[in-house]
Amino acid sequence: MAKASGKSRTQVAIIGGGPAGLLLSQLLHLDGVDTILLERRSRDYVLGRIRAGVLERGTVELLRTAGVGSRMDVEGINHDGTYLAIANEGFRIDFKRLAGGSVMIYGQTELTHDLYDARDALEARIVHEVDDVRIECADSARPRVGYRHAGNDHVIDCEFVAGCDGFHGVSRKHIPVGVLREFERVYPFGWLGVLSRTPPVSDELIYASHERGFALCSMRNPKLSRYYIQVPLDEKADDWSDGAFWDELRRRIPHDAAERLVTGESIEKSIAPLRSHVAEPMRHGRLFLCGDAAHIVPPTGAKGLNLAASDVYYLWQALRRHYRERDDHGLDTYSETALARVWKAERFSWTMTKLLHRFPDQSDFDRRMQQAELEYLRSSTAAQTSLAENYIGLPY
Ligand code: RFL
Ligand code: PHB
Repeated sequence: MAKASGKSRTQVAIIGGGPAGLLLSQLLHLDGVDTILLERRSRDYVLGRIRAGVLERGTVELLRTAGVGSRMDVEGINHDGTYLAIANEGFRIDFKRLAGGSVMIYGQTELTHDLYDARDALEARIVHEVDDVRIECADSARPRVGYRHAGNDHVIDCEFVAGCDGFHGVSRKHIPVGVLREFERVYPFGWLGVLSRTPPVSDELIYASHERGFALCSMRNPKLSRYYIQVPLDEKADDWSDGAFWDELRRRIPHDAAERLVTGESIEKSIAPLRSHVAEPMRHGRLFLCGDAAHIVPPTGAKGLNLAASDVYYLWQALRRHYRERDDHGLDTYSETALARVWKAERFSWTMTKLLHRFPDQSDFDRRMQQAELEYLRSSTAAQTSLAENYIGLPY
């Protein structure tokens, strides 16, 4: 039974304590805007999730602006290019030469740690393990967020609500049917990922297209590797022994890399399904969606976390104009501004996914088209420049 209810007040109520929610609360706090952040899971659970590894330069800059860049700047690794491999043949795409930029390798887990540390240092109000979060009167001047915590009902009176609660969150569902449009593609395969305390097989990432399916060699630091292989959707991570995983990875990457590969015990092994999804609009009244709550990309382009960062940037700038100048133009155009960048990243992630994976229903013609596309990419500076420009991140 519900115990006594608690009432609190803030300027921006943030739902979700992933990178989007934490970064937004940090940036707003530095501007003197008060926030309360509600997170469904425990802090340990959030910090235990293994996810993204590649930061665009725009994300890196935004993290520095938020005052959370110091460890990243020491431990992050700059990558000026990446390898693509077709069967046994690899070639390099030089981001720096072709597009004048690079990306940074720094795990989302580390980034989330840094954000929590920064929020602790500023004594941020973060409530973990909340339940039954609901947004009321989102289209009025005084929205409210209700939730349950430790058996008690609570209500937050606020001025804005930021829905940063990921794909399975509740925020998006508060945009009325008839207003919300959702666009989706579900791919007929997943990625089996393994984290291992072994030195990475390559100095830069290897994206490999192979008859047996896609494979990716990534890393977190010089002693920690992250590898993925494409698997059918009905496979279970537990069905894959470490030995079977390493054998399959070796078959799909170029021979020289396979020979160099150092294997070891997996410290994390999981399967992620691949999906493209966009919700429009990203705003309803005073509710604003950010990050995975509004869009999902397949991980092939390394864009998910980076899109969450660009949404946060646009919303932070819009709220700053609202509070400093009483100018709501940024808030009024938030959805279209964010969506313009989202759709370009969706296009890139979908293109990379189509290019590099084996599809179960692929005809011989489709396969030849894919091979021709890869050959074109290998031989054309124009095609490589386009990939490089998108991979390092479009400007915002
Ligand atoms: P998150 O990280 O999902 O955080 C949402 C938070 O909201 C909480 N939540 C709720 N809280 C309160 N009330 C509710 N009702 C709630 N419902 C949910 C959740 O517990 C969670 O803590 O979303 P956010 O902040 O938008 O961040 C998005 C990124 O996490 C995501 O896009 C990336 O991880 C995607 N991604 C990658 N992105 C990149 O930019 N580069 C990469 O290299 C990259 N690699 C990846 C990836 C995602 C992967 N998986 C697991 C899908 C690799 C993989 C394998
Ligand atoms: C990762 O290191 O987890 C990673 C890197 C690049 C991707 C996806 C995931 O495209």
